[in-house]
Amino acid sequence: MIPLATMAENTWCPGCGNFGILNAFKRAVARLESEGVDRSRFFISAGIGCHGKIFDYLALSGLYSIHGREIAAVQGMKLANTDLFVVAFGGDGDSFGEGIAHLLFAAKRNADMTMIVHDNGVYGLTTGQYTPTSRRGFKGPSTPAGSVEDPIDPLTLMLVAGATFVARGYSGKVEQLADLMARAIEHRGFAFIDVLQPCVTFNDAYKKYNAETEPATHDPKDLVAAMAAAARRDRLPLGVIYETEKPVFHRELMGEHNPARDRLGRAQRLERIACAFDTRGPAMP
Ligand SMILES: Cc1ncc(C[n+]2csc(CCOP(=O)(O)OP(=O)(O)O)c2C)c(N)n1
Ligand code: SF4
Repeated sequence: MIPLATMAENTWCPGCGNFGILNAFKRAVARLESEGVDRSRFFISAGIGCHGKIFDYLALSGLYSIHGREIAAVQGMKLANTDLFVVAFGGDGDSFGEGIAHLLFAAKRNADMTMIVHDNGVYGLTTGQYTPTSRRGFKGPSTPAGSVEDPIDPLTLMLVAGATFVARGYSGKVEQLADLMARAIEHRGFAFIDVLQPCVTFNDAYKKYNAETEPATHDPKDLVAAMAAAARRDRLPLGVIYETEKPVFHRELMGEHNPARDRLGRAQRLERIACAFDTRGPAMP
């Protein structure tokens, strides 16, 4: 099997939770490949931030996006070639801040994509400002006296928005995370994984997550139970929080049409253009 690693130098801080996410994703891809998925069917995108560097470290096709726009990028890829498995990597700043409208609409329309959020509760690359998931009281360069806002809860947000696969992983539990990623990619519809990712430099949460995470035990088909699991604050359930089926966006829009596969040949395209510009109308008898 061709390695998924690239020649790019890895510049993440030693101990960063992003390493666990990268390793888990490589395992998930390897597992899907061993089940017969061709590597050329994976397409990825990432936002801007420490998380976004994962794009450089994976030998997969895709598009390096801009802050908060990876979700829009992969949706475009999917509509252009519906045979692809498209995966977006986002930071919590980029997904729940600048990119939040894209995230909500992707969930609402059940776009057939996987969204992996590297949720470190901080803007890592820009050196430690608070984000929408930072805890109340979080101190950073933009909140020196402590954040006075309550954090949003990504899982509840996604359940309410209509996501059909909602999960929580932890970068410190690589095997479980790899399993979640493989299941998310196989899921037909909008699959969302919030990955608890300690940022050792600006928000080192290893101790907290090691102590507070536990496997989810509720029935993931039960929305009410999923809501209750998502809302828990005393413990942090890991695993699939909710899973259901709904029609996917590209099928609702285009049926079985695949623009990449069903592309018109050059001669057909020229004929269409000629027709469009032919103002003479039908020939007179
Ligand atoms: C449109 C735009 N807005 C803001 C920035 C500046 N910027 C780059 S990375 C970043 C923070 C990234 O934080 P997050 O998304 O949480 O990812 P992390 O670095 O923590 O992985 C910001 C604000 C940018 N590059 N582009
Ligand atoms: S700043 Fe934080 S998120 Fe960025 S590489 Fe370092 S530890 Fe990881």
